[in-house]
Formats: sequence, structure tokens, C-alpha cells
Amino acid sequence: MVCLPTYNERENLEPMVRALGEQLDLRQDRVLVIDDNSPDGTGQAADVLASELPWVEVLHRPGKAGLGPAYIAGFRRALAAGAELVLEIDCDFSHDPNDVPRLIAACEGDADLALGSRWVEGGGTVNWGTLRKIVSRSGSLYARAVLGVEVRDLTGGFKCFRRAVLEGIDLDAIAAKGYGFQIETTYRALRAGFSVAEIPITFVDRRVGESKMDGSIVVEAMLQVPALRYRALRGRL
Ligand SMILES: Nc1nc2c(ncn2[C@@H]2O[C@H](COP(=O)(O)OP(=O)(O)OP(=O)(O)O)[C@@H](O)[C@H]2O)c(=O)[nH]1
Ligand SMILES: [Mg+2]
Repeated sequence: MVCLPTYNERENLEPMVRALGEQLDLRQDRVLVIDDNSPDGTGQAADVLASELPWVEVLHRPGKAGLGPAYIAGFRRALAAGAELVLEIDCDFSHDPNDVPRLIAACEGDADLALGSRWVEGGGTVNWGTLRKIVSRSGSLYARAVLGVEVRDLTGGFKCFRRAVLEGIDLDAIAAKGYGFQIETTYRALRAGFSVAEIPITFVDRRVGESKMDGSIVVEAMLQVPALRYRALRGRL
């Protein structure tokens, strides 16, 4: 099950869903659009697609509540539907749908959790300004140092989980909404003893639509990293 969270992605939605369809085994794989009542009508566009394409489902949520809660709702739906692998991917083409099979293959191999990673050999970013690069790289370095883990790209949102990982981490306990959500799911997976593989990807800055990222998401993640470490040291994670 590919979880595709959307907020005002009207222009990107259909090309993204169709591009995913090219990469998936449509006899068994599904795309789940998780829309937070986008004012631009992305949710209705998703319904139209779902009525045409039997492998597309839509989860409508009442309003913008952040990426983390949207993903958790999507994960629950995927688990309830019996999904063996659950993917996360952004709907703005920053994550290349053509890379999906490599993430799936990693989880069909040894990895319990496969991360699309910008900061390993072979990975990188395109069209990113220097500031964005510095924020992202230093964010991952900081989280890595504080948490004491080897993973190089902790903030990315292109991931494939085996269902055991989502069942084995306490989804209800995750409060973070932005990058912190990505850091926390990976950290919890590592703490629970799951194997994490980093698959090199090239991240491309969004072509159309507006960014929903803002400073508060960065601050949330910065504060949350030491809190996570503290909870882990106290044996509460
Ligand atoms: N359902 C839902 N989706 C969201 C929310 N915030 C962001 N998204 C979606 O999550 C994905 C990532 O969000 P982006 O705004 O691209 O965040 P980003 O990649 O950090 O920043 P940019 O690429 O600069 O826009 C996109 O598909 C968004 O539409 C939200 O509150 N709810
Ligand atoms: Mg984006």
C-alpha cells in the first residue's frame, strides 16, 4: 500500500498516481491518497481517480492536521487492509515514483525498513538552494549525533515499512507532525531491533504547487530529538 498524503496537490495528484501505477503490481498493490480536506479540491480529484482506477483508495480527513497524523491514519488503514509493505511518498514529485521498486525490493530482501536517502553515496538533491541543503543535512547530522544512530538521512519522507515495523512501534505515542515524525518512526524502528537500509535517491525540488514546510516544523524536530533520546535513556521508548 502506497500512502500518498496530499494538501493542495491538485496539479500533481493525477500525474503522480498514474506514475505510481506504472511502477506497481496492480494485481495486488494499492495507492491510498490521504487528503486533509484540501481547499483546492485535491480530495474530489482523488475521488474521481478512485472511481476510475480500482487500485486507488482515498482517505478523507476533516482538515489540515499535519503530515504525521495523516500518515498514522494511512498506516492504520493499510494494516487493517492486510498490507505486507507500506510506503510513504510525497505527492510533489520530489520523490521519483521510478524509485519505488528499489525500496520495495529492499524490504523484500533483508530490510525491515527501507529509507530513500539523499545523504549516502549515490544520493543527492537537485534544484535545492544552499540554505535548504544546509538545514536538511545539518538536521540529519544533529539527529544522528544526539540519537547515536548510523542512519544518514533521518528526515526524508520516502520510506517503505514492513508491516511488522508498524505493528512493533507505538504509533499512538508519536506526536510529531513534520520532519520529527520521520525521525521518530525510524528511531523507534531501530530501538525495536529492526534493520534499516538506506537506498540512494535523488530528491528533486517540487515543480508545481506550494510548499507546506515552515520554520515551526524545523523547530519541532529540533526540540523533539533530545526529548526522544531522553525517553529512550529512561527506557520509555
Ligand atoms: N494529508 C496531509 N498532507 C500533507 C500535509 N502537509 C503536507 N502534506 C503533503 O505531504 C507531502 C510533503 O509536503 P511538502 O509540502 O512537499 O513538504 P516538503 O517536501 O518538506 O517541502 P517542499 O517540497 O518544499 O514543498 C506533500 O505531498 C504534501 O501535499 C498535511 O497536513 N496533511
Ligand atoms: Mg515536498
